[in-house]
Amino acid sequence: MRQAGRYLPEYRELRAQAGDFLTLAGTPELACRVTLQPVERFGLDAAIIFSDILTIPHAMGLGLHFLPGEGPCFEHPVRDHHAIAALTPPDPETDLGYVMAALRLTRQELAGRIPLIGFAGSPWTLATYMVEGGSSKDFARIKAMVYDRPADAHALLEVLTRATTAYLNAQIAAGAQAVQIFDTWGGVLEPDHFRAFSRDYIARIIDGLTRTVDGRRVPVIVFTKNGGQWLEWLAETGCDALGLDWTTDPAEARRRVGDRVALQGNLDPCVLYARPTTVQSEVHRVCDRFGDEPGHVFNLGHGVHPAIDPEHVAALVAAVHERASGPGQPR
Ligand code: 1CP
Repeated sequence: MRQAGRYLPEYRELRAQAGDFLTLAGTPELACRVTLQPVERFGLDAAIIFSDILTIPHAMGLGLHFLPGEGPCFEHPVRDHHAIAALTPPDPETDLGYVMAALRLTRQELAGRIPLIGFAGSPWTLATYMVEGGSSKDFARIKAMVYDRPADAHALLEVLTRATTAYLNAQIAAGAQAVQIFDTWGGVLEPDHFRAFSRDYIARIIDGLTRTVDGRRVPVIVFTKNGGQWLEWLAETGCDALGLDWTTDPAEARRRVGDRVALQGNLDPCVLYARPTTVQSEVHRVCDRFGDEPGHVFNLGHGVHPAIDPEHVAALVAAVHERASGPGQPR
């Protein structure tokens, strides 16, 4: 999940120096420094590269802006089959070379201390932003396209699948030791559509990924927000791990997927608004729900909110580490 960001004063300082988010994420030295900020402050067990899922549509020429307080906004949204037919997958090494440079630099800085995670959005999640022109509450345009013009939606998802496969493979070549696919908006689809318009494209990406580098597995993590009802379908994508949001019961998730995949999650990020002692007891409650079987990666069920006090995140990390180093729990 997102671990860098506006809740950290050191992030706000670098972002102010850079001027805006896209410059910060687009400058490898700065992206590397932001990636390391939460790692250094909290002693985390993995780093996620500081970037964004919208780098792909940005590189496809949609004209990305971040309006203060309003989130992402595209100057040229993709609304019809002409616009879709004009899209071509970006070349990851040239058009998205700044992401690869940030990964290489960060691997070098981490010097093997902890693994580095790369990521991309799912084709469906990217398509929602590209068709809506930004964030959305009702997904009116993309859903109208799915129902009225499914061939257009499939053509868009097709080009995004090719782009994302190449992008993640380039990230792996540049040093990402695991990759996560964020299907943030998969959970807004009805079940048949979830399989046809999101799950199947995720499975195709995974099928095309480099899975071992120098004899080591490169795990693929899939996170569908609000996807708890579809865990079996998600486990069939060929991923190594599933991210769970906080609405899914971990014990039930484990029963349903067996030992086919590892599970990552799933503390409600709003727990971080509560007192540090509460944060710590909630960490233990989540770990209890996952049980003592191997294959649990502790994480939040979604990213850290901007108003969170970093001291509360520190309390969370301390509780996880205390738990992980307890009897019979080698770290
Ligand atoms: O400084 C700022 O104001 C920008 C806020 C911000 C940040 C910190 C954006 C804009 N992106 C990011 C970084 C980011 N985005 C990371 C970094 C990881 C890290 O270094 O810890 C990651 C993993 C993302 C991924 C991302 N971007 C997702 C998928 C994950 C999720 O949260 O579900 C999505 C949906 C986006 C789109 C996006 N980019 C930025 C914002 C504010 C948004 C969300 C807009 C919305 O809610 O629709």
